[in-house]
Amino acid sequence: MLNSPFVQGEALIKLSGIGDIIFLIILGGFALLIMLALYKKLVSKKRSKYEVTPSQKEESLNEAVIEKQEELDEETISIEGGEESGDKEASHEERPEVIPIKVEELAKPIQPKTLKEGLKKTHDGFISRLNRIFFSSKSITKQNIDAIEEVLFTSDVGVKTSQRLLDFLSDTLSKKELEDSSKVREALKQKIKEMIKIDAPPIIFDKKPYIIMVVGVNGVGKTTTIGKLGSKYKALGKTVLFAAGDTFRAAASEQIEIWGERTGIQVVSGQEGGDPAAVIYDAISAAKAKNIDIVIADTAGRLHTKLPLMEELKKVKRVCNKAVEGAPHEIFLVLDANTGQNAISQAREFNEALNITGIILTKLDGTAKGGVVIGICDELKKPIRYIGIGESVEDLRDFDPDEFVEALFEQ
Ligand SMILES: Nc1nc2c(ncn2[C@@H]2O[C@H](COP(=O)(O)OP(=O)(O)O)[C@@H](O)[C@H]2O)c(=O)[nH]1
Ligand SMILES: [Mg+2]
Repeated sequence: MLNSPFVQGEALIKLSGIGDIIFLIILGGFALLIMLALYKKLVSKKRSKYEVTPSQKEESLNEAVIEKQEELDEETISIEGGEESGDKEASHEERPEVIPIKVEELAKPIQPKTLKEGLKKTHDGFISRLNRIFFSSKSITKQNIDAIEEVLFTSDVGVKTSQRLLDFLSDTLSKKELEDSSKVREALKQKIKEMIKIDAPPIIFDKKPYIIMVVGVNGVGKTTTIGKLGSKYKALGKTVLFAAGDTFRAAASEQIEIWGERTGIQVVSGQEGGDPAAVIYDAISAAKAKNIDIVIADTAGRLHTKLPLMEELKKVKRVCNKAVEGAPHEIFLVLDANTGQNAISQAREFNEALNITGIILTKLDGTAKGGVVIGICDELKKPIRYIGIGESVEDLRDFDPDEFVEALFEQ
């Protein structure tokens, strides 16, 4: 039976059927593998389109730096041509942190404060706590010293400066003196005075026009301070001109123009989004032509951690020097006292980039963090020139270390 052709044929058909199926399975497997390989290749191609390798990253960074350099090299071409350069490509989209300016609030009439009133919060949060320790007993115990340390550490004086103050007390006072609270209080007060007295000549406006550049992050009070400064200098008999160098923020020019109207000071402004260096150059040229004594230049204050702001400010500084050799004669850094220790780190960064000549500490009236004055002077060794203790024009005070410490320690 087995040999019958019919049976053999059936067996052959069976065999070839199994063979076909195995062959088909193997073929299908291969096809699947090939498809998988193709799919992987496609996906990795797509990904690499968006991924940047470290060397690519470096390349594009270098390109950006070269581009920036070229941009900076070209900076004065348009300025020297006398035209306002519309530096629109320093695009607004790249500059996110915009705090709206409330122009309408500028109209409010405000009563000036006394220094003591302006420093009340810091007095209450810092000196009153110290006084409580000093007046709680005639003698100072180890516990009292620990309490003094805690007040200093928590009053935004800064850790390093607080330590320096404590070391001073233990190094200079005898054991007997250290037990006498009035001696410790007096020694601390004198040392604070000494720390905030930075040796710097008074500002005498010995150049004409005297160029003052005002820098600082957004919202610290630059424009408001410029308005107050203009008024102060005018009262000294000087002619003043404002340069609306914050071309970035909407209503920034309007804000300084309102200050111009309020103080009777002329303002030179450019287009929103325009090159601030060009606006300031134009303002200096106008001041020279009109024989004006002082130019105060406002600037934008986007976050200082972004390279472009510092580059922009360095450019403004160079352009000032191009307009008047030796200018800017002052670079005032405006710091908001509310930011406490952050003010010190801002000061360090601005100083590194621009070598600032002085500090203006604003909003001391609204904060208990006034102890930061001591940390700023001690760490930066730059003079605080003015302090802001309120929103009225008179609330911008010349900073006098003796008067400041006396007002702060007053009961
Ligand atoms: N209380 C108080 N407010 C201030 C002082 N200086 C500025 N300001 C306010 O701070 C806000 C921001 O000021 P502005 O000049 O626009 O800051 P800019 O962004 O640095 O130009 C405004 O509402 C000012 O009135 C100050 O010394 N005390
Ligand atoms: Mg401003």
